[in-house]
Amino acid sequence: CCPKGVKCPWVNLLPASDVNALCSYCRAAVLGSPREMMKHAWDNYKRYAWGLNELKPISKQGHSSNLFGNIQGATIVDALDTLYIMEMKEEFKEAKDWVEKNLDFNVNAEISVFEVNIRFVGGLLSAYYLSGEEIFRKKAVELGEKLLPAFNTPTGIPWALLNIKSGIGRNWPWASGGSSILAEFGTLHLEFVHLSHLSGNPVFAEKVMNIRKVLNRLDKPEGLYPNYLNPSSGQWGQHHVSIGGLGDSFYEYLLKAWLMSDKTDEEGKKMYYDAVQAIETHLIRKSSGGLTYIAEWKGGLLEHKMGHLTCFAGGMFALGADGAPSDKTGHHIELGAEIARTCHESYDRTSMKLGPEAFRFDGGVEAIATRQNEKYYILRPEVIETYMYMWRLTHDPKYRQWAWEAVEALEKHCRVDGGYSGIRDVYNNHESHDDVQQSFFLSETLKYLYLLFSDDDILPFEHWVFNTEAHPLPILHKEDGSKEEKQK
Ligand code: DMJ
Repeated sequence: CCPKGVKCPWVNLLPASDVNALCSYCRAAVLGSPREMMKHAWDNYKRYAWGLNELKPISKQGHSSNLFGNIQGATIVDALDTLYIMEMKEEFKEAKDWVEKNLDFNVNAEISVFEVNIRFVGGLLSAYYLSGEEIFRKKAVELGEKLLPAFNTPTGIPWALLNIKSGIGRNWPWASGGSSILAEFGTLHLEFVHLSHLSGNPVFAEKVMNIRKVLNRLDKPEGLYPNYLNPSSGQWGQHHVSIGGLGDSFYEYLLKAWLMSDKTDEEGKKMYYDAVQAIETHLIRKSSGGLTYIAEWKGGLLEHKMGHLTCFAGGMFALGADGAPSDKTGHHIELGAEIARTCHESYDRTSMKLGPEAFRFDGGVEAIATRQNEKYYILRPEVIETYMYMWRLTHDPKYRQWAWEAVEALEKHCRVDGGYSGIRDVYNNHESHDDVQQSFFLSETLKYLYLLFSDDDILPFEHWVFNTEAHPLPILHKEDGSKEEKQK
C-alpha cells in the first residue's frame, strides 16, 4: 500500500485518502506521527525558550503573553499530560523536575483567571491523575488558593483579571460595562470541583456552584446566555450570544460537569440541554449550499459568521447525544456530524487546507473568511477536537482522513526549523508566519491528533472528561469520596 515502501519515514507524504488502506508498517508510522510532531515542538521549546511561557519558532526565542503575568512555564505545564500519554518519559521527567524546582506562584503578577485555570490548574491536575506524583497535586491546590480572591465580588461572579500577590481583581477594560465574560467565569467548574476533591476543602466547589446559582436566578433572553455579566450588579451586559469566543466553553462545561459527576449533576444536565434547545432555535442555520452553521446573536439579530473556536461544538453535540431525550440522541450526533462537515469545508476552501479564524455565510460566500483580519490560523485545535470526538463516537473513517489532511497541512505550512508557527493568511499560497508556537498546540492539537489515530482505550470516555484545554480529568464516582472523606 505504501508507494515509497520502507524507505519512507514520513507516511504523511502519502495522499490523505490512502490512510485507511495502509499496510501495518505504514499504519505504525502514521500512529507515530503526532508523537514525532510533539517531539519537534517540545525539543525546540526546550532549546530556545526553556522555562519561558511559549516559543517564537522563527526568531528562536521565548514568547511571553500577558495572560499569565509573570508566572512562567506555560508550555511545560500545558504539555505535561501529552508527554505522559505519548510515553515521552525522559521529557516528562525533565518537565516534572522543572515544576518541582521552578514553578513559582509567589510572584507579583496580574493574570487571566480563566487562562491560568484551564492551562495551569488543568495541566497540573491531569499530570497528577495520570502519574500519581504528589508535586502536581500540591501545586494545583496552591495555585487554586491563589485564585480564590477573584471571587470577592458582590455576586461572587469572579473578576477576569487578578493580581495573585495583592488579591486585587478587575475586568477587561473592553468588556461591556465592566462585565465578566461568560466563557471565562463559566469555565472553572471542572477544575474547581477536582480541587475540592483533592484538597478536602469544599471552598472551591462552593465558589463555582454559586456561579450556577447566580445564572439560574437571571432571566435569559429567548433562553440564551449573553456573553457579558456584571459581577457587581449581577445583571447582563450587552446581549451578545456566541458559541464561539466569549461563550464557548461555558456550554462545554455544563455538559462535562454532568458527565464528570458520573451523571449525577442534574442541574448541569438541565442547563446544558435547555441551552442547546435555545441555540438550535435561534442560532443554528443551514446555508443555501446545505452547510449547517452556528451564527452569532446580537440583541435579536443574527451575524452569519462562525469562528474557528465555535467548531469545538461539533464534538460537544456528539458527546452530549447520549444524555439527550431518547428521541433526540441521533439528532445530536447528526448535528455534531454536520458541524464537523462545515468546519472541514472551512479548511478545504483555503489554499493551505488550514481553517481561518472566522468564516462567513453571507454576501454570496459559504464557509470562507472575507475580512483580512479573520484569515489567520494560530495552531488552534477545535476542528481536530471535533474530528476526534466524531471518530470515537461513530468510527466513520472520514474523520481520520480529514485529520490526516490537517496533519499534512500543518507539516507543510506550519512546521519550521524552530518548531511550529501560526499563519497570517491561509488563503495565500505563501506562508507568512506569525512566529508563535501556542502552548495549546502541545496540550490540545497534538494530543487530539494522537488520540484520533490511537485505540479508543487510551483515555476512554467512560472514565475521563477533557477540560477545555484537553487536560483529562477522571470522572468522579460516588464511591471515590474526597481526600478528606477518605481520611475520615
Ligand atoms: C484554548 O486555550 C482552549 O481550547 C480555549 O477553550 C479556547 N482557546 C484555546 C484554543 O484555541
